[in-house]
Amino acid sequence: MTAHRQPALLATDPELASLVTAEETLQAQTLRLIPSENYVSAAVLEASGTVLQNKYSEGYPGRRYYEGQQNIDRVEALAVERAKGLFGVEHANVQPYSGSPANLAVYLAFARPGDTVMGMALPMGGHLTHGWGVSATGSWFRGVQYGVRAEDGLIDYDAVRDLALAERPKILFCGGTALPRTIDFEAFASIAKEAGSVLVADVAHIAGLIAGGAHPSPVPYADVVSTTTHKTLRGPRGAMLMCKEEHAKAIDKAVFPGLQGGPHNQTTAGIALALHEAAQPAFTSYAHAVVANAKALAAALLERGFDLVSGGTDNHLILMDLTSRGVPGKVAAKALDRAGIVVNYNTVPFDPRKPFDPSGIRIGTPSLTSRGLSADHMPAVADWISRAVDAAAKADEPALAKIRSEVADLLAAFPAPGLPVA
Ligand code: DSN
Repeated sequence: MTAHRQPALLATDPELASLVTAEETLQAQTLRLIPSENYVSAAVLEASGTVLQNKYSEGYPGRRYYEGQQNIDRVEALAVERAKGLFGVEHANVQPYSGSPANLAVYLAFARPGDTVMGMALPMGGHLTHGWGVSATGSWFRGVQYGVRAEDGLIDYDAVRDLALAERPKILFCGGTALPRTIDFEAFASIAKEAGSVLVADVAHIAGLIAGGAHPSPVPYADVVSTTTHKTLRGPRGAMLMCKEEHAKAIDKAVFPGLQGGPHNQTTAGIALALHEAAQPAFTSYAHAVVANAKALAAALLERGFDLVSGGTDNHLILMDLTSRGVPGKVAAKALDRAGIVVNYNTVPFDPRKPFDPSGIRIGTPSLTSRGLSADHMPAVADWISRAVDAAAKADEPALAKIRSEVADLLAAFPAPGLPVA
């Protein structure tokens, strides 16, 4: 019998240990298609779970409010230098706890309550923190929102420009959570310049693609680049803010002491490790494979009659509108889950249904690519999705169970990074 992976946890709290083991099994045996999720390497897991978490270090390397920073300073400096090198940025702050706090720090740095800010509407593919009403960013600030065209699901840059010139937002966000197409950062930069706005590129979803050269970089164009570290970048749950030197002081002050207390040093170490991994040639291949897999999966889904928002994908993500299949997104997502395929239900642009019961599902290829699946496997994945959606319509549980066992059979040959091999 193999040793338990968390022996101290098992000895101290068997109930909790069994939940962790169950999650390992779930992640090993299911096809994880949520585009914002991934598998971190065993090395990232190790780096993120160390005694570094025992240390308080409010401040920045060389300027702390607590002593004993001999090693912590070097860890944070390493992460900062690696972020600067990987993304070619002048300044990086690796302390934000996650994407939403990172974006809040941007507001604190560049706007005051009541100011106008502009971002993509959440139901169009944006993010809560881009000024959407239910978020603090949409109630403390005056959020104005752009979307995509109804005809083709693409951003209408002329419409964005018209709105920006009419509203003159302090901050203009580009990027989002359900955008299957390449973002034209140069076009956004020219709009921001004309409107007198600070341009923030929120690249949380595509940071790994940018690092691997599979999506254009916003760095030459955006004033600030905001990203989480745990999506396509394959790091621990955390975030970074990167910017030109002229904004460095404002960003650092906003993160600490403006918004946060002590940084999570164990996460900083994990970020440093992930940035090291992302600088390797293998990561470039990974980033391109993520996109190749998404394109192959999109093509296979179109062949099976699915409607895809914008007609396909340029990146890691596919937004499926299930209206024509007669199955609401939530029903499909729950059936897919029972079939061992994990997705999230999602609004589609101009969705007549409610956000908690929308028309679509959102899928992506970062996780399956981390396991080594290739474009050749995508027709099988599309088949499973198609069969599961049909089974959802007929409440055909045996069909879902059959798919679940086929999925597990294939995945057994593609062990996931960081997980025990069965
Ligand atoms: N929750 C993330 C996502 O799933 O896209 C965005 O913050």
